[in-house]
Amino acid sequence: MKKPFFKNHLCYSLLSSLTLLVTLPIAFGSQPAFGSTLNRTPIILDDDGSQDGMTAWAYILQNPKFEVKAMTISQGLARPQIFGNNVMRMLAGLGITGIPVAVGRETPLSGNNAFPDAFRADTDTFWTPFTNLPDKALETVDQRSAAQLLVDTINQSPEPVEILMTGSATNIADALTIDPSIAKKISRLEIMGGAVFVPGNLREHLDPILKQNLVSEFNIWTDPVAAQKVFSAGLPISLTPLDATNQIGFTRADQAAWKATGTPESILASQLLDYALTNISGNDPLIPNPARVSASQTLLTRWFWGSTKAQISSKLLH
Ligand SMILES: [Ca+2]
Repeated sequence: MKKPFFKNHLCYSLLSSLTLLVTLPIAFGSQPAFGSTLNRTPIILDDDGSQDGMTAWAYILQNPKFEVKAMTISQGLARPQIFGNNVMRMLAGLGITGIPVAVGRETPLSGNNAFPDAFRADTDTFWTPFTNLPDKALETVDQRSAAQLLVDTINQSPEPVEILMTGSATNIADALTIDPSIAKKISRLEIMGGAVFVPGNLREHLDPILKQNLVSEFNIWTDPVAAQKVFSAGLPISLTPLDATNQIGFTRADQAAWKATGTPESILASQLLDYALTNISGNDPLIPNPARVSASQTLLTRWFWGSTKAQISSKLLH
């Protein structure tokens, strides 16, 4: 039996107005293998090119519960045009072909909220040197826009499609503008975003302007008009906000376990977690200020929301 990719966690997720206390057992050996009679859930992955979002993608891509129909990149942490090529090289490293990938617009529907360039620079390089992608991709980025790929994939699917959104709402909003009827064919929109009863995460940033914002969460803040459009579209939404993801911390032990699992997906996840633990966990809000240590010695990161969401989506809802 393989070692678990993600460790067991006790966490809670806000679903509608209910708080559910659940465990997230991970047991690869107990899951049916690919090609079995398992009814796989068709899903589209939409992320803004984040290290935690790519870990979520790696987790879903290797999970036999899901059939990934398409992947779309939204503006946010990434600059989509640049990051599209990174994703194609990532897929080459994972040995995955045949899943269309498209990029969305470079700016939000309205306003000019944007991640500082310094943070986008690491994403542009796919967090090199923590990761080492192959130089060449096996396939190229789909020429359709992310929104058009969403519309086409949903309309062409014989059964309703789930969407995992772990970045801004920009692409989903654009897709709803192109074809509002897709709302009826989305079985569930799973969102990692927002801060409902807890403070936001911009305030945790070191950027002097961003940290003055005490309430906003990055995914919603990056394109609030798009978020409003998506939240008001009548979709069946499963929201996992900071309220839930704040409960989950990832550590060097997780990184070591994922590396030891030894699959291409788990090794990639370990590399991305290494980046987060080294570079961002020093800001972890749940570590009291006086106890914060230098970045190389930090103990855990909760800035890994997307992967938490992927696990919740997989274990709680399927
Ligand atoms: Ca993300």
